Amino acid sequence: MTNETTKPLVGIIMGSSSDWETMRHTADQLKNFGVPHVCRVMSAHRTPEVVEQFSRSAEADGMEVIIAAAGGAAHLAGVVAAYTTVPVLAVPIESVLKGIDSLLSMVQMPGGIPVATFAIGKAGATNAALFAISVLAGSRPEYREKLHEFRRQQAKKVLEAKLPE
Ligand code: RP5
Repeated sequence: MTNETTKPLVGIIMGSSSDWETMRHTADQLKNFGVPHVCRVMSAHRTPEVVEQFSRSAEADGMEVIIAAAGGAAHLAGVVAAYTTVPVLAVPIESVLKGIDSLLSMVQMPGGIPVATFAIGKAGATNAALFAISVLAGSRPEYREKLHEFRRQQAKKVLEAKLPE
C-alpha cells in the first residue's frame, strides 16, 4: 500500500497486522506532514525472504528512513538493519510482557549495526514518524517549516490548557 502518489521516502513495516493499531499513529503523522510513505506487513521469522528483499532494495528504491515495529522477540528492525545502511528506527509493540521484551530486543543491538529505538507503543510510533521527518528535513526546508509549526501548535495547546475547577 503506497499512501501518497510519489515514491515513498519512508517505509513503515510491522511484524503482524496486529501491530497496525499502534503503527497507524506513525502513518497518520507522516500523512499530516505530507510525507510519501509505504506501509507493509512482513515478519523476520514468518516471511524472512520478504524482509531480506525489502531491505536489500530499500536504498535503490529511494527510501531514506525505515520504521520497523514488532512485538515480543522483536528482531525485525535488527534484521532489516543488517541488510541496509538506510537508517532504521524501531518501535517496540506492547506485548504479554508489556513491551519490555520488544524494547530490549530492539535497543540492545550489538555494536556495528545500529537501530534507533523509540518508546513502547503509541508514543514511540508517533515519535518515530517525527524523527523520520526531522531526518528528511535536513535537505527539505518545507518539512523543516512544518516541524516548526507543529512545535508551535503543540506549545500553544499546553499554554492554553485549562484545568477543572
Ligand atoms: C510479532 O509478534 C509481531 O510484530 C507482533 O507484535 C507479535 C504478535 O503477532 P501476532 O501473533 O498477533 O500475529 O512478530
